Amino acid sequence: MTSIITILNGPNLNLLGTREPETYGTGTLDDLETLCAETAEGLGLAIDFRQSNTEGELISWVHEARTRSAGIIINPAGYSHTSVALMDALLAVDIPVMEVHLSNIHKRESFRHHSYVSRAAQGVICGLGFAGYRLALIALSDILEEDL
Ligand code: CA2
Repeated sequence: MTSIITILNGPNLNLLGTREPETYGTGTLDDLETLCAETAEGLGLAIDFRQSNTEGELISWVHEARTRSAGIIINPAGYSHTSVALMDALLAVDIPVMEVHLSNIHKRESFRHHSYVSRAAQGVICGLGFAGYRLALIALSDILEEDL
């Protein structure tokens, strides 16, 4: 059976492609989903790609992924820097978690330099735009094949 990778996107990422292209690029969330689906297909994986503007919904989706998915890729957006609850949910799942940020959070304001979610992540990718999600899928594929 094809393994499913849950890909979660946090608040305001539905605005991709409409504002702040200098920080987040010109592609839309739909473009990102297409890139992830094509990458996953090439790796023999399937994706469940979602975006929410609410913390509780993201947490419920992490819980759902515990039983349905082989791994999680999450861009927690602003909740990276604030949410102990999202971190706790991710710490409670025993599937690999990759954290992705489109921008290099370490080059930006100091409040973005710390991510609670990183404590629950096997790996963190930032600053590579959409390619970060592609690389996270490749890394998860390797992890699931026990190469990493
Ligand atoms: O670089 C990232 O991927 C971030 O997770 C994006 C978050 C930000 O709070 C994090 O520090 C870093 C913000 C997402 C907002 O996305 C927008 C996209 C287009 C237009 C406006 C906002």
